[in-house]
Amino acid sequence: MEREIHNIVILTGAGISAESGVATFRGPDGLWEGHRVEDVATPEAFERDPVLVQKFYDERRAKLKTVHPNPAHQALAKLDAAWGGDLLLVTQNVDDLHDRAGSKRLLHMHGELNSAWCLNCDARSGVSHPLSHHPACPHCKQPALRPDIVWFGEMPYQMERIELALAQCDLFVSIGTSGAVYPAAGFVQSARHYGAQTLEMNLDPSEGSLYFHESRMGKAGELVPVWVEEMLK
Ligand code: BV8
Repeated sequence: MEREIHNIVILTGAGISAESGVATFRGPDGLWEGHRVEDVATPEAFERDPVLVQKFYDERRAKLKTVHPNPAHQALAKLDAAWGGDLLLVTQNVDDLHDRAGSKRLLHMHGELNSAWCLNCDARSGVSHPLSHHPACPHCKQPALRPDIVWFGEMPYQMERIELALAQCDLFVSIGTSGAVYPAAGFVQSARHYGAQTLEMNLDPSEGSLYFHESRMGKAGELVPVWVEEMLK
């Protein structure tokens, strides 16, 4: 017997931004924008070659200006505005496409390209210059800014808030993620543990497909607007 759906948690990954022209992580060649993930998305990589890492994020941040939210982002923003129950959109993506589409109840668990983190004073700030140019932190004026991105081996943001939402949700929806990266890949198991219904929408079966009550295969830009209309009926 399916219980009434009041509280929803949605997890998105790179696949929701693919139709906007943003590269996903696990392309056919295993390279990501020409780099191996461990060469650019770890604290060790930043320690070893800060300029390479800063430039990698500067390039991705600059690309954000050339891409736009797609119908999947827009449909989730429409659901966010109309849904009377609890709704939390947890994105693994560091792009700003959910923000620009208008989602409000949104959380970037792996950080954001448009945010910088000062290693001197710990403050976060918007990025107005490429970080590879060593701009001064707007708060402490030190040139100690790193990308405000959660790298491999670092703790994702707001995990307590996410775990609470998973414990209270009636429906968990995963969109455009390969289910390869933890702890995000484990959220479906937590949701099921608490009795939620689970739905996956993805181009291909993810590593966690077996944990989902329902899987819809296809492009997010097509599947998500249909699903949102079902929810708002
Ligand atoms: C943590 C920011 C512990 C970077 C990211 C050994 C050493 C160290 C750690 C580990 C280890 N072994 C395991 C771990 C844990 C590790 C992990 O899970 N590794 C994996 C690789 C095995 N996890 C971590 O390190 C995490 N931290 O564990 O901390 C800890 C504990 C206590 C105290 C301190 C620390 C941190 C993980 C976060 C890493 N940062 N992003 C950046 O963006 O530059 S993760 C990165 O992968 C992105 O955020 C991305 O979102 C995420 C997952 O990838 P996806 O989003 O799923 O993208 P992908 O390309 O894989 O898949 C796209 C999917 O979309 C595909 O399925 C495709 O079919 C589909 N698709 C494509 N087109 C479409 C589509 N679907 C629909 N429509 C379409 N059009």
